[in-house]
Amino acid sequence: MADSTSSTVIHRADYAPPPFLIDTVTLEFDLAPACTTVTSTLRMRRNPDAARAGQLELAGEQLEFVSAALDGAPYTALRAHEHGLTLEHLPDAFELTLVGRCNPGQNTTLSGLYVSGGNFFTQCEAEGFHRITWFLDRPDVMSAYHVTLRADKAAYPVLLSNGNLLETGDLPDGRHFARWEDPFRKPCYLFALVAGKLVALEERIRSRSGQTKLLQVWVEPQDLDKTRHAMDSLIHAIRWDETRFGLELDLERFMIVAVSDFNMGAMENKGLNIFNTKYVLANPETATDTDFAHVEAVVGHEYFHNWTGNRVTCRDWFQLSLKEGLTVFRDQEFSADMAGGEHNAAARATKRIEDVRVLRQAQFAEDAGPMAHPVRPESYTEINNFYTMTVYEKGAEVVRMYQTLFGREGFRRGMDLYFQRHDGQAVTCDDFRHALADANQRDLTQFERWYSQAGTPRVTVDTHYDAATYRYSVSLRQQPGPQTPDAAARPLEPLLIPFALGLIDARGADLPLRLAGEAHAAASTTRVLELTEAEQTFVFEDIAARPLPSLLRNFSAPVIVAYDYSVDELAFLLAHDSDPFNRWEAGQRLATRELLALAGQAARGAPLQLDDAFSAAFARVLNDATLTPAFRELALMLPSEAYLAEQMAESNPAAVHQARQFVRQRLAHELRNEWRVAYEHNRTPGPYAATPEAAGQRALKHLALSYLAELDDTADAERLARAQYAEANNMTDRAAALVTLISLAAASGGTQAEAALDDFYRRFENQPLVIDKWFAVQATQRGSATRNVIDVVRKLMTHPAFNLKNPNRARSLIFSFCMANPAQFHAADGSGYAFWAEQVIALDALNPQVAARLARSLELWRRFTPVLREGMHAALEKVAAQAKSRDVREIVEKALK
Ligand code: B3K
Ligand code: ZN
Repeated sequence: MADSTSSTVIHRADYAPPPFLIDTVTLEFDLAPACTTVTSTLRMRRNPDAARAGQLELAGEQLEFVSAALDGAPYTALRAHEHGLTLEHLPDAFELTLVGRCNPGQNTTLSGLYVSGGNFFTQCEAEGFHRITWFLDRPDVMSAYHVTLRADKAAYPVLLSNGNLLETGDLPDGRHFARWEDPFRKPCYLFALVAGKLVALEERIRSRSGQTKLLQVWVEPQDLDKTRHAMDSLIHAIRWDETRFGLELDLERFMIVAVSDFNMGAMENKGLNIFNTKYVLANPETATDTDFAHVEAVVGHEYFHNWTGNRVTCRDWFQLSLKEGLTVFRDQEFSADMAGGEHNAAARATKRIEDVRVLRQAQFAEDAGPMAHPVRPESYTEINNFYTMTVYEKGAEVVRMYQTLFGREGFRRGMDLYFQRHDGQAVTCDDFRHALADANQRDLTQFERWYSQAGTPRVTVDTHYDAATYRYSVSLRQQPGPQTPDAAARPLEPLLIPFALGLIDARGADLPLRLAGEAHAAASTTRVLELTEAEQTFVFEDIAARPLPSLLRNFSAPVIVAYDYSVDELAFLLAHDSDPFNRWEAGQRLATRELLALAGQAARGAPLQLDDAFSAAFARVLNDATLTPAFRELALMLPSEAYLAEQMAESNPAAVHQARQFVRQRLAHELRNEWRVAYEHNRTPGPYAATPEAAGQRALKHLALSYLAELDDTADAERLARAQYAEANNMTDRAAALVTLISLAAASGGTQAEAALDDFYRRFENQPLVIDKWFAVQATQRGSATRNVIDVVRKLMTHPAFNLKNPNRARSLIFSFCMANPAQFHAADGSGYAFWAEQVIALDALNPQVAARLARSLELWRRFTPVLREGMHAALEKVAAQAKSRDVREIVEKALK
């Protein structure tokens, strides 16, 4: 049960160093599900850099106090209470031994020590360690750890913790032990242990400096056949960090462990990364191309934390983006390099497009709602609520801007200086910025505002061509913000915005760029302008005719660009821009404009009609064989319903759905033959390969199939989907075929999907991650006059395979419906909202972190149409009245404020 109900607001400005330091931590665990005994011996001393404290408060939660000793003698000047221990009369340096008990078998929060599938796991970030033993649970207390695990040998043959294995041995009564030592000082949030029946795929490699390293991927025995890709990804990540950043693996062994009950994706515990099975297990039969890519990205992400997060950690949780923004940036670059290397612009662009799409859809929305906060927040009630899109994804954009400003080499110099200065320390975002500034001899004072100002800045562009002087001027006007309740109450100020731009002539070629005052045109035809003022004009010389501007190439800053392109100009950019990101962007602008106009008409009940220029532009992309299938698929994918709804003055998911469906049907009809050809040309016969090329082909093939399923005559699509389902040798093909059959059934009110759904369930009954997909494809299906998806979802809630306690399963059904099926979730009768309230309350009693994530799906309620707004408000009030946890309370109270 969550007893963390106190809602004290923590402010960044109140940071004070810890009163005591903990040099060494010796932990002994006697593991048993119902009662685990933890003996913790702490070598402590007063912190010379802190004010002298009379008492010491050690945090502790859900712990039963057994005994305490100070320097070996019984110690009684302490008080145990529900938030921990208060200790008095402490000398300046001492050894404190605390014995306590916890109940991992009953721990449904999945924070601290818990049991999953009969095995023990821990999750300590952000503040889970004090659910294991009493401690100064804050990242600036760094200690050397020595850990002994004892458990029944038959039930828990494998005993793992951080660092290097010192010793194992047998004990009386069928028990055994293992002793581990982590040679690197670390904050307690990086502590981990695992105990249970697990097996490992092992590999030995030589690191760059010639040392042998043992790599292990630990899983339950039935999953050993799904570990190869994670191991390969880990090896690639190790090599990449050596080459790109000169960073080597610092331990003798590096372990990844998969667990099926996990609150998020994975956790970077030192030398013992613990992963949600979803981001480890993959083989062609059970995992899609997207799953393969996610495994590679998350394995990379957690491995990269070993330096950015673990060797150099955060001083306090307000600095979270110091490690998360930087590590997301690193994993994005890793995936881009893996897909295409440094010079394959098209392959890199597909990764960039995917990342920007996520940023704009989720982070821009977050920045426009009640949870808006700067990359470095000013305050929080529950830190777990601040593992956000802003801290992660916008944080990564902020890091990327350093690289855009200084180039790869300049960025590397900054990273080198950062490690040289701060290895082994707990530091701040300012320390990182200073390292980048000093290594590149730049004053980055203004750049600090990216960390302190929330909201998505808008850059409005005006252009002017003077035919008499051959001058083209580009005026950029920035509006930071909007201001948010979280930010310090100072006025928002102009940011340093790296604004990459190119100019295109009438044939579609890039023009050489010479700014007024420069002697020669720059070598590159993309120029990174530095916008530092509220408004600035850049004048380009020798421009023979009015060019077309290609703005914010490669999305060089996380801003909204406002510029009045005509439909023809967008179509031209979509066909010709040398910057692949901006080609995609032109298509998205075109589609967004068209779809929003249609959604407006749908909302008024007006008849819908599609602009011919729009389908012509799309046809050109589909037929352009010079473009990779992966790129074509991205360019042809219409903006999501959620994104479109957010762009409306009043969000109207039903109107958006109607408009988007209308466009899909028109495009299906008008490009019918092209879709058919695309389907045939992008088959990938032979054994499955998870390469970006093959994955891109499958993606385009499945987009084509989904369009063919929109035709009035669905016989062809149905035949293709059935054959594809039956013949599939991989999950990407099989799942896409199943989705198509479900959408055919939804459109016709028929039963096309039933046999396939049954077959899919039976085939994969023993593969939980695949059964998650089975729930998700049903929760995200389109509704029809005869089928409300909420009825399907409620029925699935009673399916024997549904389990609210397993976060992956809860996400596959409940979150999929509430977050990825907007037209059905926002049903006018409020049925979706009532369901949401029930589920948030039910989850709150089990797992506050997961409940709080779900709670966020109504936070933009004020922006919806009046009827929906009222329904959402009522549901929020209901949750506010019943939720107990600090996690959920913070979300709903901010939403209602
Ligand atoms: N650092 C963890 C996230 C911990 C979340 C705690 N609520 C995973 C990651 O970002 O790599
Ligand atoms: Zn991370």
